[in-house]
Amino acid sequence: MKHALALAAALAALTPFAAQAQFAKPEDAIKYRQAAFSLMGTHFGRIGAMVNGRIPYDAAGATANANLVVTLSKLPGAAFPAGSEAGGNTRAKPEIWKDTAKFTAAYEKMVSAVGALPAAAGNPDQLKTAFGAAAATCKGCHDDFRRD
Ligand code: ASC
Repeated sequence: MKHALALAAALAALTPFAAQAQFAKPEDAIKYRQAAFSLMGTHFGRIGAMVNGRIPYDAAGATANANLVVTLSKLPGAAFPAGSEAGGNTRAKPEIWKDTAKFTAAYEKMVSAVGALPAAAGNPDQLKTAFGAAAATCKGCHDDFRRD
């Protein structure tokens, strides 16, 4: 029993899209994904402030923020269940549910680009490159799947 629980926990930790997230109503999913994106933006923005020279670069801070962004990036993907295109205050476009394959590909591109941040965080030039690549995937998804 203990083994089974440990195994289940280990598998859950490896699940890329946080399949454990479940929502009683559309508004709960909307709030969840917005909370995840908001936190991701905060920590990604701290890296952006470093690479753009608004705050001093520091490797430990960059690494901590990069690791948080990696974790957070995996959360919102499970929070676009069918029916959550409405039912709350959302800018998500219906295309997310109409062309799910395209949305999933764009989402996975973001997760992949964000995944390069921790290894780059120890070097300001590499961090700048990885940040730019990740930011482009954020923007790409916003352009196609988020209302202004
Ligand atoms: C950020 C942030 C985003 C992306 C996007 C990149 O810092 O909060 O949503 O970068 O603006 O174009």
